Amino acid sequence: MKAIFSVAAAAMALPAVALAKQSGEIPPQTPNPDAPRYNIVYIMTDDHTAQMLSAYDTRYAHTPNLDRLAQNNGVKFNNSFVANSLSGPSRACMITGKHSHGNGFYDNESGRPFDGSQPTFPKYLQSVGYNTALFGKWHLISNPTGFDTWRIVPEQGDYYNPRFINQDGSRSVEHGYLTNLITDYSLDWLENGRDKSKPFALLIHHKAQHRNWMADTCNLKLYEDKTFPLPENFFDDYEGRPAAEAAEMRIASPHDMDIVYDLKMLSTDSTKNTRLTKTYEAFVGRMDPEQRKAWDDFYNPIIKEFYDSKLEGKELAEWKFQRYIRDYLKTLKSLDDNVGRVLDYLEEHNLMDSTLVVYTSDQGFYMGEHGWFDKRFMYEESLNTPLLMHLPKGLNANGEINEMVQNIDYAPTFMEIAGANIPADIHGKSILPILRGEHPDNWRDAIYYHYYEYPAEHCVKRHYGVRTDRYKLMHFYNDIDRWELYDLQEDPTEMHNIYGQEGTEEITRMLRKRLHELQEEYDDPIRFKYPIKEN
Ligand code: SGN
Ligand code: CA
Repeated sequence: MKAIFSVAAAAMALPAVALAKQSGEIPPQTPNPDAPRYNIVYIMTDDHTAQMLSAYDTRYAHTPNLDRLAQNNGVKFNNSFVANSLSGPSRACMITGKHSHGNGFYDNESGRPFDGSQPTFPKYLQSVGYNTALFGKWHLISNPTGFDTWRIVPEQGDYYNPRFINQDGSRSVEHGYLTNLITDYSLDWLENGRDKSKPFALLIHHKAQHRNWMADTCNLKLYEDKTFPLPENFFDDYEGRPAAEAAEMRIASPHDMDIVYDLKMLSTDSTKNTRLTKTYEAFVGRMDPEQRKAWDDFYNPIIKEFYDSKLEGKELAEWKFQRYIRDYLKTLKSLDDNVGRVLDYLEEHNLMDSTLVVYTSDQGFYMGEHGWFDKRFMYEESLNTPLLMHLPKGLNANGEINEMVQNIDYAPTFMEIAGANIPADIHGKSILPILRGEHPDNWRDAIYYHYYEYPAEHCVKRHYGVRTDRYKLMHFYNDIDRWELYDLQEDPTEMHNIYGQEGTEEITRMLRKRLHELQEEYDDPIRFKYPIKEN
C-alpha cells in the first residue's frame, strides 16, 4: 500500500549524513588465506518476532523447522537486536554493517532510495570470489547491487500471485503463494543457477510475516480451535509514557487495526467499509477463482458470526487479538514449512557441514504487548529480533548465546568468514569468535538504537537510546523531549518509566555517559543537536 502520510518534510530535516563517505567501490582485497570460506544461507523474514517462534517461546507457535536450526550444531541468540526497527532501514543496516546515519537510509516513507554504490557485504564477498544471490523482499527502492543473481518483489510484495522485478529490469506476475515462490527460486538457484566451483552466499528474504497476514489457502483452517493467552499488559494505560500513548498501533482501535484489511471481515454491506477496505479488496482481487473460493469459504461464516455478534469494548478487543494471532500463525506455517524445504535441500546435498545457515527477521513485532501490533519502538519486543544459526563444521559454539549482538554485526561476520578485509568505518563487530565458541572479554556491554520515521503511519516518535544487559535509557525527541528509563530486571514488560525518580541518579548518569560514548563512537550527528549533559 502507498504511504498514507508524507514524511518528505521530516526527511529533509534529517542530517545530510556524510554522503560522500558512503559512495565508493570495494578497496582492493588481500584475502585472508586462513578464512573458513563457508557458504552462507541467510534467511530473513519480515516482522517475525521471537514470541512467535517456539525455539524462544512456546505459548503460541509451533515452528519445528525453525527450531531445527538451533538444534544439533546450532545456536540461539538470546540477546539479538536491530539498530532501527523498520524494514528498509533495518535491511540497510544489515547489508552495510552500519547504523542508519552511516548508510543514509533512515526511513521507508520519504522515498529516498538506498545509495547502492556504497560498500555492502555482498560486494565484499563477490570481490573475494563468492557467488551471490538474493530472492524476495528488498525494500530499498534502488535495485540491488552486489548480487550475481537477484529477483525481488516491488515494495512490500503481494502474498498471492505476486509481482516481481527481475534482474533484467522487466516485471512479471507469477502464479502462487509468495513464501513458496521465493523458496522455489532460491532452491532452483542452488541446484541450477550457481557456479558450483565457488563458495556462495544466498539471501532468502521473505515477505511473510508482514501485515496483513494472508495465509496460504491450505493453512486457513489451522488454529481455529485454539484460544491464545493475552499478554499481561494488553490493556496498558501508557502512564508515564506519552510517546507510547501517542502511537497508533493499538489492536483495540478501529482506526489502527482495521477490521476488514487486517482481520478480513469484508462485508457485502458497504456501510461497514473501513479506511482500508479498498486496499484489502485489491489484495484478495489478486486471487484466482479457486484461491478466492477457498478464502471466502473459510472467512464468510466467521464474517457473518462477527457482524451478528455486535461485539464491543473489551470483548471486541479480545476477539480482534485472537483473530490476529490465528492469522499470523497460519501465515507462519508456510514460512516454517519453506525453511524446512531449504534445510532438507542442504542436508540432501551434503551442504550442512560447509554452510552457515542464518535465520532472522528485519525486526521483532508486538503481539498484543502494550495492546499493540507493529514495531518501531525501542521497547523489547521490537528491538529484539530472532536469531538462530546452524553452524558448519569447525564452528563449535552450541546452544544458547547471551552476548548482545545487533544486525549491524552480520556484514562483518560474513566478511570475516569469506576472508575479505573488514573496513575500518563499519559499525558492527564480527561474531565469528562467538560462533567458534569463544566469549571475548571485550565484547560490547551496550547497544545503540536510533529510529527516525516520524511523522508517519503509526505515529511513533523519533528516539534513540542505549540498552545494557539490565537497563534501557531512551530519548524521544523532535516534537517531544522526553526521557524513559527501565530496569529490565525489575520491569521486563517496560510498564514503569523510572526516569527522574529518586534513587536512579547514579544509573542515569552512567547510562547517559554510555549513550554519549556510543554516539561519539558511531559518529551520530544527532549528538550535536541534543548534547548529552551530565545531570
Ligand atoms: C506498511 C504497513 C504498516 C507498517 C509499514 C512498515 N501498512 O506501511 O503497518 O508499519 O508497512 O513495515 S499497510 O497498510 O501497508 O499494511 S515494514 O516492515 O515494511 O517496515
Ligand atoms: Ca518488517
